[in-house]
This record gives sequence, structure tokens and C-alpha cells, in this order.
Amino acid sequence: MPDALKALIFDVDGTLAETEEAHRQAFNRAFAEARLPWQWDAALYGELLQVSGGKERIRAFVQDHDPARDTPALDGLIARLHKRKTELYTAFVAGGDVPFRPGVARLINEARALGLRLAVATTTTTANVTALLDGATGGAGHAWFEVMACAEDAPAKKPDPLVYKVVLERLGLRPHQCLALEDSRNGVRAARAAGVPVVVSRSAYTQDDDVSGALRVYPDFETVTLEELRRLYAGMRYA
Ligand code: XBP
Ligand code: MG
Repeated sequence: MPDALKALIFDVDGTLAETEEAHRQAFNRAFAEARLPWQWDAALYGELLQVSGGKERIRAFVQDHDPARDTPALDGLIARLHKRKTELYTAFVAGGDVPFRPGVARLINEARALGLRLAVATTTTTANVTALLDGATGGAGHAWFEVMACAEDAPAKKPDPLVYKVVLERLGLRPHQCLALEDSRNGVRAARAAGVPVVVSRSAYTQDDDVSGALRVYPDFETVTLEELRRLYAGMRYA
């Protein structure tokens, strides 16, 4: 028998909200402002998403598509571009234009009503998460999550389990007392490598991701109730 479910751990990008188009456009605007000849269309961005973390994603792109710029100056360029990209992204999502995915706010409310603890485990920057949560909820969102572990807390990005380990330590819980919600292959691998059971609903950019290892894959979160998650958790058979 598993432990009693104590906490839900939410991924952010693709899970709480469909944010990746906003990320992509912020990257492109930062590149244009820096007069770089880089443009990430949706197809290319879909491939680049295999690398989690914005700075890591820019570096992987340069290595594959513009290797002449892979010089000692690249670190500084990436830092400047990423800072500007974060400013652009946070300004956009803080305006409330990127809502939660259908069902997410209800699920969070059900969990809060039943006293489940809530956490965030993400590879994105803290400022992005706060802006998104507050933008999507009109201000209250970030306070709903007792623990948030973001890029600054876990430099090794998903699929590395570090961000989940940080969350577990801060919650003071064991992996099997929690259930993670993810949208991607990297997310599932990170949760499972930390020993955390995970359910998935793929997002726009992760429709083709191999999410084997998930306890269950849902077409969306709209029909997922907390009762369903608790039933699934109670009956789970993870090695
Ligand atoms: C998704 C990501 C992030 C964002 C960009 O993370 O891979 O890198 O695309 O964010 P998750 P930054 O699904 O784990 O939340 O530019 O701030 O890195
Ligand atoms: Mg995600």
C-alpha cells in the first residue's frame, strides 16, 4: 500500500498553462533587439524544447545552427539575451493573457479544500512563475503554492531529478507521499528519477513526447478530479 497522498507537485510550462508560445516570442524579440539573425519558428522550437532551460536552449541552438558564434563571448551574450527574454516574458504573462489550462484552477481549489499541500517543480526562472501565477489568477496565485523550486534552485535541469529532490526536501516528504503533474518526456523522467509518481497531460508542444513511466496519461485536465487522482494513487503499483 502506498502512503497517504500528502502533496501535488505541479510542473509549470505546458502543465499549469500553455506558455511555450509566449516563451518562443520573447526569445525571438530578444534576438531581434540584439540584431541577431535568429528566428525560432514553431517547428524549430518544438525540437529545441528537448533541451530544458532557456539559456541551455540558446546554447544548443548556437552549437547546431550558428557554430561560428560558439566563442568565449557566448556566455555573456546568452546571459544578456536571457535577461531580456525574461523581462519580455514576465511583462506579457503578468498581464493575464496566458490563462491556466482548463481544469487546472479547479483541481488546485479541490486540493486546497482538502488540505493537500501544493508545490511547483520547474526548470523555468522564478520571476516567470510568479508573473504567470499572478497574471493568471489576478494576483493570488503564487501564495497557493507552499513550495516553489525553479531554475535558480536546481541548476541541473529536467530530466535531471534535482528540482524534484529540492521540492521533496522543502516539503519534508518522501517521494511516494506526492503526486507530480507533468506534460513532457523530460518532466516524467525527472519525476520518476526522483521516485515521485507522475500523471501526464501532454501540451501543445509535447503531443509526440514519449511519456512512458507515467501512472496515467490524460487527454486534458478538464475531466481530471482530485478524487480520480486519489483513487489512482491509492491503487498504484510502482516498482
Ligand atoms: C519548461 C522549459 C523552460 C521554458 C523557458 O520548463 O523548458 O525552459 O521553456 O524558461 P518546465 P527559461 O516545463 O519544467 O516548467 O527561459 O526561464 O529557462
Ligand atoms: Mg513542462
